[in-house]
Amino acid sequence: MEMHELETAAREIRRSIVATIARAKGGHMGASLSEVDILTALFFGFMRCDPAAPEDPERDRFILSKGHGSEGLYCSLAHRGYFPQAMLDDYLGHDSPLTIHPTRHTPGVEMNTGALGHGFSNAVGVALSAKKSGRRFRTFVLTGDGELQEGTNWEAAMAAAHFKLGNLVVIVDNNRLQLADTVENTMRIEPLGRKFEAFGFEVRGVDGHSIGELLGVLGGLDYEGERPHAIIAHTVKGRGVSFMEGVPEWHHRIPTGEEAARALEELSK
Ligand SMILES: Cc1ncc(C[n+]2csc(CCOP(=O)(O)OP(=O)(O)O)c2C)c(N)n1
Ligand SMILES: [Mg+2]
Repeated sequence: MEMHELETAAREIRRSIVATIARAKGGHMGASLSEVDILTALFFGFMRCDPAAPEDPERDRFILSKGHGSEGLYCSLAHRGYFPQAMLDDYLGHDSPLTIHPTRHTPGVEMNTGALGHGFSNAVGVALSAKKSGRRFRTFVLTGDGELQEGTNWEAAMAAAHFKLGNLVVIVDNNRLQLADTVENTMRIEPLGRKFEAFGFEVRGVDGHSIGELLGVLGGLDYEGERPHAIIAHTVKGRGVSFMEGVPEWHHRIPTGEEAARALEELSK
């Protein structure tokens, strides 16, 4: 895909997120808008994946550890063709597989997540199994920055380095906000890059809203090597909608009809 097509896809995904959350009156707007460019780079530009064969054993794996960003994942998967976009209209509906946190009932979802702090450990297991069985797929896991306050992540990091998982990439959606406040005020995680380095990771920082930069970094990693990779993606929570960007309450606030219309208007430009 050309860069302008990737950027168009990201904008369409953002519009779907706003419409989906506004219609269902539930979801996590800030978290989902924060991660869109990362998901677009992975699903549309980088991963070996086929929406027609979501269980292909050779597919690259993506785990959304910050499972409350489900709408971002659902809208990305729908736009990529894993399931019809019309299913988004019934998000949170009684019989819909599209629940507030993602589950394996949805094509393209690799793991049930939502309780923070479990995706990274699971990704280590998946990457280790690939390595042990000589398979060449890569495993990508997206965590929140606040989520890294959970101790399980550091156990996962220690294991990833010990087992020399060059086929594993942890991407941090480093938007500096968590549920109700900044990460810094709640419990500091810095110096994050140096922590990952001390655990044995190769660390890259990137503008998490530049699909081009993300693809450049993803394309330059040594997946056959012995060091696991950490990409610290600098992002803005609520990215793309001016009145949501960097505002903590948009973590889980639901837009009024008028706010949703304004957001969609901004995202149409
Ligand atoms: C184990 C656990 N504790 C608490 C929560 C409640 N919770 C949901 S989202 C969130 C904040 C997450 O912040 P961050 O990881 O930075 O993700 P962001 O929304 O900023 O992308 C919290 C505390 C949870 N889902 N799981
Ligand atoms: Mg955050």
